[in-house]
Amino acid sequence: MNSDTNFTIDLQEICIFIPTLNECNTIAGLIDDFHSLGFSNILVVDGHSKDGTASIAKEKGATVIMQTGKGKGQAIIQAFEIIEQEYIIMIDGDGTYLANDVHLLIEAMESGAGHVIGDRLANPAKGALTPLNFIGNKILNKLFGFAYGEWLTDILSGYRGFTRDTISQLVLTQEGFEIETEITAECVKNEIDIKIVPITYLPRAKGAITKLNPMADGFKIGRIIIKMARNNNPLFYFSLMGGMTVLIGIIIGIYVVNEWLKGITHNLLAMLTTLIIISGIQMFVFAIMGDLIVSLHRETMRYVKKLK
Ligand SMILES: Nc1nc2c(ncn2[C@@H]2O[C@H](COP(=O)(O)OP(=O)(O)OP(=O)(O)O)[C@@H](O)[C@H]2O)c(=O)[nH]1
Ligand SMILES: [Mg+2]
Repeated sequence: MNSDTNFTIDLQEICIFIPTLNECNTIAGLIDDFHSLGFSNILVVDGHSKDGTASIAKEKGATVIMQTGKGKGQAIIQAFEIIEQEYIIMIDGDGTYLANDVHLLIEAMESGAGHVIGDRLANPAKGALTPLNFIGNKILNKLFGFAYGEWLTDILSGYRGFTRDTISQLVLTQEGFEIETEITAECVKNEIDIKIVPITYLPRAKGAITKLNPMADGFKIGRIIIKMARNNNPLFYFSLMGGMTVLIGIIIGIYVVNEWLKGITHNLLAMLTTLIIISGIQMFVFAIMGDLIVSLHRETMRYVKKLK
């Protein structure tokens, strides 16, 4: 792809946004690649890198700003507040994504997508994902599917496209690696047209250190999927909570009955079991009522959007 590619979108209307933290090995090459494809609006939001990433990016002609807080999420929130172009391509600066794949994202936006996700899991190069990362990603994608009813194949991708209109609808608060989950959940909530395009995913350059802690960040991401589902899909959230509560009640109940069969009666524990099971069943009622409220709210919002 090059500058004379037949896009209907003017390249001047596109901002290439790269969040970076200590990516001195790869940032120069990435900026060069985008320049050679005809992109001139390149924004790097740097997390006070200690390895000279910011000055390398400046030398290469990118606009560089320092993030005011901490975490990839905070850098993204800050960038979304200042980007003026109509289209935003977000790409990690660690050299695991190819600038050359950008046309796939732009074409999807040209055909009407409000948000495009580059699917890493469709075509990962050998060694790009550790077995733990691959399985973790698969599990989190499935959990997201259960929670939101949208079976997306790569909710955690770092190569994405947005329109300005989409960004204006997202309420983002997560400062760390939970941000991609929040972006995806907000897009689903706002019924934004999400398109998935398969992209190439490469291993990190040798010596470049990941900032992601697969276990700790994986659990944080799982927690945020469930937490955000409370407002977006109460049927899932309260059914899950209700199911777990009833299960605890049943386990204690089995113990109580077992003891009773041996001639030992636990009156208090039996009462507690009943209470726990009844609370669990009440949560299922909550789930149905919450689902009704959310459905009504969605319908109202659709109507308000139409009026707008
Ligand atoms: N501005 C900023 N960028 C960050 C921060 N943490 C990570 N990044 C950048 O966000 C992008 C993704 O970070 P990675 O460490 O590659 O995380 P990942 O891609 O989820 O994990 P890997 O699969 O191990 O590469 C990279 O370009 C990082 O430099 C941060 O605190 N601030
Ligand atoms: Mg990475």
